[in-house]
Amino acid sequence: MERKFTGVDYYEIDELLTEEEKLIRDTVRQFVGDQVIPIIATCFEEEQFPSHLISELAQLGLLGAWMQGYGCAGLGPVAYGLVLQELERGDSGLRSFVSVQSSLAMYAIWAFGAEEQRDRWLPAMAKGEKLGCFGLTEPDFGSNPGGLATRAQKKPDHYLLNGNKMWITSGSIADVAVVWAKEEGKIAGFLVEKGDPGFSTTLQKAKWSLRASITSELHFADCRIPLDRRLPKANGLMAALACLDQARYGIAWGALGAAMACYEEALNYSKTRIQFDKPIAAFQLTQEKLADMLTEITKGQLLAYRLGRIKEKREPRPQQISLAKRNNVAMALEVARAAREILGASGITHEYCAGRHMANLESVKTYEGTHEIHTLILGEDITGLAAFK
Ligand code: TGC
Ligand code: FAD
Repeated sequence: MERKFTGVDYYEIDELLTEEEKLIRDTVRQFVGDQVIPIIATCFEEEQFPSHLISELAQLGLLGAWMQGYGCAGLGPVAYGLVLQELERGDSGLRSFVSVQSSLAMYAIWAFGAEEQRDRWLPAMAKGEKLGCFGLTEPDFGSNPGGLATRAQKKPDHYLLNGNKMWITSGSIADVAVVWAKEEGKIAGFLVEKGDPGFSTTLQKAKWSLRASITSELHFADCRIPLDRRLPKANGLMAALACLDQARYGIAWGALGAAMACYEEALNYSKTRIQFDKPIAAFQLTQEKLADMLTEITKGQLLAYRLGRIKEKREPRPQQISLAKRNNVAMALEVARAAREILGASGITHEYCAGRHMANLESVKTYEGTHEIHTLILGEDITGLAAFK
């Protein structure tokens, strides 16, 4: 039975939040405590995404939550970040689902779509009646999406798509896939719908990370789509990267939730686990781990908070987002590993969350730009010298 989670707030960051932000955070916190924590270990074990939660996520206004209009809740960036923090306290897979639906699929349509495309998809996606995915990565192009091999050939009355996408979150359940393909050598965005001729998906199973999330391959074999499925403003890799900026921002917050869950679990366990006639919390080596965990979480909270307040005024520079994604995910993974150590053998079981978060965070460290790619983005920004190639 989970103790009621009250958050980790060593630096009184709550004082910096508005009443509305705290209310939203607390609502999602309760939802996660009531509906996610009790089932998530089983979902993870059985490799099942908890799709029955989608309608509840929608009812809470959490899909496309930061967008204005089209039935979206219009939350500010900090409130949206706190939503993702709480969801990822439950599981990175749940936060992934919301990130992909909101920051990748809905955002691509919102920012780069025609008004008819927005009207068709966004209200239904906000209600959770239609689901989206975002297909950028390919078997041979991960960190280097600029090279992608999927092609879109323009014919007089349709496009023909050929190629494959891999590692696509929600791919097999999506009603609409935002697909990045080259048209006459230039990257462009297209909307491919479930059931389009020549479009199929394959579920990627046997993962040891993000097991409660759906990951799929997308296949396009002479896939025929009408001409009006092109996203008119999605021209060039820059458009795809602009979507990633939104999702990376959310991940910087989400990772905090996973870290908080692990810290809290390790702290509670260490106070009750007796070895050498003392709770292990009384040993200096355990206290050092806890002090490091709390310090790093606090630093990560301040980063995310400041980034959110910048985002209220203007879009942060992509490099500022990279810094927060890179730091907070790596931090959360280290916190999860330390928690697992404090839990001893218990830490490898599904009864405790540390091992599950640790495994999930390995994916989070890789997707949305690997830790190394964000290092190089920062390296280029600092020195003016690109070291990618
Ligand atoms: P490069 O020449 O640097 O850039 C091409 C154009 O894009 C501009 N740009 C950006 N624009 C907006 N936001 C950004 N973050 C941008 N970064 C670059 C750039 O100014 C340029 O514009 P222009 O006008 O000069 O054409 O491109 P490159 O080919 O050298 O690659 C750069 C690199 C390596 C940083 C980039 O490709 C990259 O970020 N790679 C990582 C790939 C990645 O993150 N993939 C994520 C796939 S989606 C996913 O993982 C979802 S997981 C979701 C979940 O489950 O939560
Ligand atoms: P690679 O690019 O092959 O990299 C392998 C290693 O080489 C990494 O350590 C990397 O950092 C390193 N490396 C690469 N280039 C350099 C360099 N220039 N310098 C130094 N080191 C380098 N993609 C989508 O499009 N949509 C999704 O919804 C999606 N969901 C995902 C869900 C999961 C669970 C996972 C695991 C991935 C998902 N991805 C998705 C894909 C993800 O974005 C890619 O895995 C990621 O971009 C890295 O690509 P890669 O796995 O091909 O690794």
